[in-house]
Amino acid sequence: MILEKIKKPNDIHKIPLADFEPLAEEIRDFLIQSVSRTGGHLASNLGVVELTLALHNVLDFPEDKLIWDVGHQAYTHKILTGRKDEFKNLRQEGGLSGFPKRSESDCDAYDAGHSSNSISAGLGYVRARDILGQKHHVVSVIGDGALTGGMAYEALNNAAELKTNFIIIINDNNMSISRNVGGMSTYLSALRTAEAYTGMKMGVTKTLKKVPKVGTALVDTMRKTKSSIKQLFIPGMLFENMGLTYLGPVDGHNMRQMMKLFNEAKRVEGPVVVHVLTKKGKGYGPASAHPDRFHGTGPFDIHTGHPLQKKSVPGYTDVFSKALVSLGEKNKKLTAITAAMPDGTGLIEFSRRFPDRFFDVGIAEEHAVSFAAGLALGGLVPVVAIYSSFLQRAVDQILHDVCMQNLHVIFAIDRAGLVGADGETHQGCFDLSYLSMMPNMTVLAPKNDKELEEMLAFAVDCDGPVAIRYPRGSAYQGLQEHQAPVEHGKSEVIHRGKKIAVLGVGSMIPSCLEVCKGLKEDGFDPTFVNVRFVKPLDVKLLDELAKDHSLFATVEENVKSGGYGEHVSAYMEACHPEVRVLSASVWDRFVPQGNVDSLRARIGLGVADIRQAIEDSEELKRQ
Ligand SMILES: Cc1ncc(C[n+]2csc(CCOP(=O)(O)OP(=O)(O)O)c2C)c(N)n1
Repeated sequence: MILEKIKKPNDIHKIPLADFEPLAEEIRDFLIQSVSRTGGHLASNLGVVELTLALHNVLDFPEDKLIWDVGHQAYTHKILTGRKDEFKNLRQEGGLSGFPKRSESDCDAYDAGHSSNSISAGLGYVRARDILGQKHHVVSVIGDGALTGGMAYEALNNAAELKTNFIIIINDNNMSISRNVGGMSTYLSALRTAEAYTGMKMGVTKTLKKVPKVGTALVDTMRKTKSSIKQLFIPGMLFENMGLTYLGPVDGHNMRQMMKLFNEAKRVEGPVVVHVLTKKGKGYGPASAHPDRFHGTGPFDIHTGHPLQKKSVPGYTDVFSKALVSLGEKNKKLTAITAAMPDGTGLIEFSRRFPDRFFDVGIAEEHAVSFAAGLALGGLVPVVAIYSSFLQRAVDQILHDVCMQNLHVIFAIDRAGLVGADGETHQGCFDLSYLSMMPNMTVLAPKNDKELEEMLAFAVDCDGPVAIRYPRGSAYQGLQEHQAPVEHGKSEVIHRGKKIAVLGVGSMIPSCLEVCKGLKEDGFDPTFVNVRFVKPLDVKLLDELAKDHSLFATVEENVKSGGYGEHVSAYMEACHPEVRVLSASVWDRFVPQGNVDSLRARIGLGVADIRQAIEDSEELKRQ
C-alpha cells in the first residue's frame, strides 16, 4: 500500500509521480470504506482526490496556506497530513472533524463550514504575508456552488488590486449540493467547452480575414476592443477583465496537467484563477450517479449504496414539505425560496408542483431574504426556507429589508437547535436571539408535527415577518391530545400545577415532559407550558403564573444571551421579582460535534440536569 507511506505532512513529496495514480485509487477506496461506516461528505471528497494530491505535490505544509471553501471536501487533505487513522471517529464526539480545524492540525489554515468566504480569508492571509515580508503561497479552493455566494465576488473584486501571488482554484463539478444554478454556473459551463468555442471562433476570424481589403483590419480592431472577438479566444475573460489571470480549464483528474498549471500559477504576480473540472462522486457508482444523495450521507451499504439506517418517523422537514404543498394549493400567492438546498429544506415537492413559484437562488442567503422582501412588496407571500446556522448570514437583510418594512415574509428555519455531527459551524443555537431582537418579528417554535403544520398555516394568514424554527430529525408525535389552536402571542398550558412552572421551547418539549414526570415522582406538581411564541412573550400567562409559582424554569435549545429565558427573566425581574427564573439553555461556548443527546447532557440541557437544577433551586429548598 502506497498510502501506508503517508504518515505526516509532505510525505507525499517522497512518493514518485508514477505512484500518484494508484495512490489516488487507494485514497478513494479508503474514503468509500470509511465513510460507509461513519457517514460523512462523500461525493465532494471523491471528486477532489487528484486535485488535493496535485496541490500537496506543489505546496509545502504548514508554510503554504490552503483554504478550503465550506471545508466538507478536505478529507484527502486530512489523510495527506497524517490523520488517516482518525477517520474511524470521523464526525463523532471527540473525533476527527468533518471540516478543517486549526486545532486539529497546523496544516488546516482556516476553520470552515459555511460557504463562499475562502477567497476573503485567503486574501487576508496574502496581505499579512506581504506586510510581514514572507514568501509562502496562499491557495483558496472554492467550488462552483460556493461561487454563487455574493461574498466570493466581494473578495474577487478586492483581490483584483493585488500585485502579489494569490491562487484561487475553482473546483467546478457543475454541482452545488443539487444541480448548480445561475449565471456564473452558465458562464463556467461555457468555459468548460472553451476548446470547441475557440475552434468555432477561429473559423469566424478566418472568414472575416477573407473579406477583401478590410478583413484583416477588422479582425485587428476587434482584437483591441473590450467587446472584441478576443473574449472568445481567451477563456475566462470575465476574470481577466477584472484583473485576475485565468488558467484553464484543466481536467481535475489529470494530476500531471494540474501540477503543471499549479506551478505556472505559483509564478504569476497577482491573483490567478485556476479553473479545475472535477466529477462529483468519481470512482463510486452510486455517488457519481446520485451526487446529491451522497453529498452528505449516513452509513451505507457499499454494494448497493443504500442507507443502513432506515427512517421510520417522518422528519420535521417532511412535515414542513407536505404542509407547504398543501398551503400552496390553496394560496396561489405562496412562493418558496431556497439558498441551494431544495432537498435539505424539503422544497423538492413544492418545486415540482409549482415550478413558477419556486426559487433556488444559489448559496446566497442574504440575497434570498432581500429577494423575498421584493416578492412580498410585489404582492406575493414568500416562504424563505433556510437552516438556522446559514440564516445567520442574512441577519441584516432580515432586520433592514424585512422587519423594518414590516413585510409579510415567512422564515421556515430548519436544523434549529443542536444538529450533531457537523459540529460548531452548523449548530442552530443562535436564531432565537438574533430573531427576537428584531422589532415586528414573530418567532414560533412547534412542539410536534401537527403544531408545525398549524403554525405554518397561521404564518401564512399573519401579517408582518414570521419565523418558525424546528429541529433536525424525526418530528415529535407526542402530546397530540394537547392541540389548542395557535393564537397570536399565546403559549399553550399543557398542565396547570403550582409552585414550579416548566416553560419549554419547541424541540425541548419532549425533554420537558420527562422533567415534569420526574418532578411529579418527587412530589411536585409542576405547571407545564408549551411556549409556542418566543416573541411576543405571553406576558398575560407569565402574570397569571406569577400568582402561585415561585420558580419558572425556561428550557430552550438556544444560547442564553438573547434567548427566551433571558427575555422571561427580564420581564419577571421588572414585574414579578419574587419569582425566580432558572434558564436552561445552550452554554456560552461553541458546541462541538457529537450525538445530540450526549451533547445536551454535556452542556446541562439533558433531562437529568434540568430536573436536578430545578430541585437544587434555593426556592425549593426553602419550601
Ligand atoms: C452559507 C452556507 N449555505 C449553505 C451551505 C450548505 N452547503 C454545504 S456544501 C454546499 C454546496 C457547495 O457546492 P460547491 O461549492 O460546488 O462544492 P461541491 O460540494 O460541489 O464540491 C452547500 C449549499 C453552507 N455550507 N454554507
